[in-house]
Amino acid sequence: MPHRLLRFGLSRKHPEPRMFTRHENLKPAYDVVIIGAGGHGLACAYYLARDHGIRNVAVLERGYLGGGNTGRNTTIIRSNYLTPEGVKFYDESVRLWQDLAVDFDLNLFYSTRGHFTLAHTDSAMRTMRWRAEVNKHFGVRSEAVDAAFVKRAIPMMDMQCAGHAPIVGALFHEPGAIARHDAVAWGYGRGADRRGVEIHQQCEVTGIRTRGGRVEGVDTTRGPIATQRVLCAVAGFTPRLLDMVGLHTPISIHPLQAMVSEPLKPWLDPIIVSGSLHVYVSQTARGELVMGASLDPYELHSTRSTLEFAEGLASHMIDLFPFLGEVKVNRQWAGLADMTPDFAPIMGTTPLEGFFLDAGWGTWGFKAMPVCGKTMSHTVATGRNHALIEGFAIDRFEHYRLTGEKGAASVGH
Ligand code: FAD
Ligand code: PYC
Repeated sequence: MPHRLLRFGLSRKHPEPRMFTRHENLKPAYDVVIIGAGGHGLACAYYLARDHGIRNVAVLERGYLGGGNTGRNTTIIRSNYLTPEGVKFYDESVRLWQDLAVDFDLNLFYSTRGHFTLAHTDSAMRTMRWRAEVNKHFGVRSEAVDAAFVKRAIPMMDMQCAGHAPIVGALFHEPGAIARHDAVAWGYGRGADRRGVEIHQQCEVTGIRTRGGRVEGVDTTRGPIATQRVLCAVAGFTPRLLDMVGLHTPISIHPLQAMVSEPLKPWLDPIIVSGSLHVYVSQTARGELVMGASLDPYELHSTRSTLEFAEGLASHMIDLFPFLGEVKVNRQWAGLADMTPDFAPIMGTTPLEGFFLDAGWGTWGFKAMPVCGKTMSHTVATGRNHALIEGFAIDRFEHYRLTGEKGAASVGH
């Protein structure tokens, strides 16, 4: 190694740059404790500090920053939902995504590609028209398109799907995009850290203290903390945290698997989803195909991946794109999806005073990080649910006022 390079590397004048500060000790008390350093917890911390001036905040993470579903997702961003509550909420998120790279001074590799949800039957086409109409009503750019439009946009696709399920049309959503998931977590983490928020990794919350129906503090593997406000943003761990405070939701945990191919020359610009074939795919800037399918069909708290999943996904990919038969798969993994019965999240205040929930993000929460950060920081700062999250309140199950988003979930479940 050249001497000059070695001297530079070892010089104290050029320490290794860090994304955020490492804090050796917890303070005895914070104004707000956020459990979970995924994109949701970090986004809330960022906007609490930036927009509400609340900086005495600790984000506690049992593993490492972004190591949960945030670093395992397939990064699809879109707002082509089915319910008015959903469309307005995700549309605001897509708007916030546009300024994020500048806010963070960090390249998020945000790339608008257009998003096709394929219809293989006339009844699926009816759902596409329904979604298109709701979307347009709220100013979101979505159109029901015919098979010829799809063929022009994706000439490499076998429109007959090997004869199993010919494509009759699609919902085309022009703003559909992908981004780099790790960078989003780092951007929110660094932005929060620079504003005084403390991020503590390897610090697991083991208990939540309450008295007289309100929060008093949390117990952690590094000692107790006093606080009157706790945000729980732990995705696949939600039922365990809710057990600590005696709250119950209908959330169940299912593995969601995905896989990525070797890098190929760019050939696929849009994002493609087929609910009927249980497959979705996009191509990254590095050329890899990022592919996924439905949830594993049983409750399981494990991030193992299976050969059965890889085989099913590969065979449906080949139905759509037969020329991929020789392409190698580089990696396969899974996350823990916290599923709700109506495929909408659970957000806001809870019957326990000072305890706030941001959960039920199942297979759809990456795109929502900016708007969740904005709305949950408002809710934690004021103690009142933000207007945009009213359709997602925890008591909707009790009153059977569901926000049914199943028809707009990414893949068949
Ligand atoms: P996480 O990122 O899981 O963060 C929660 C954190 O809490 C974890 O880091 C965990 O370690 C920590 N934690 C848990 N318990 C404790 C404790 N006791 N103490 C301290 N810390 C704790 N969404 C989309 O919008 N588009 C997609 O294309 C998409 N694709 C997906 C593909 C896959 C394979 C998966 C698994 C999910 C996908 N999602 C997608 C969903 C999305 O990834 C999640 O909804 C989102 O990442 C949830 O973020 P989060 O911050 O709430 O959770
Ligand atoms: O929400 O668009 C989505 C999605 C795609 C794959 C998993 N979730």
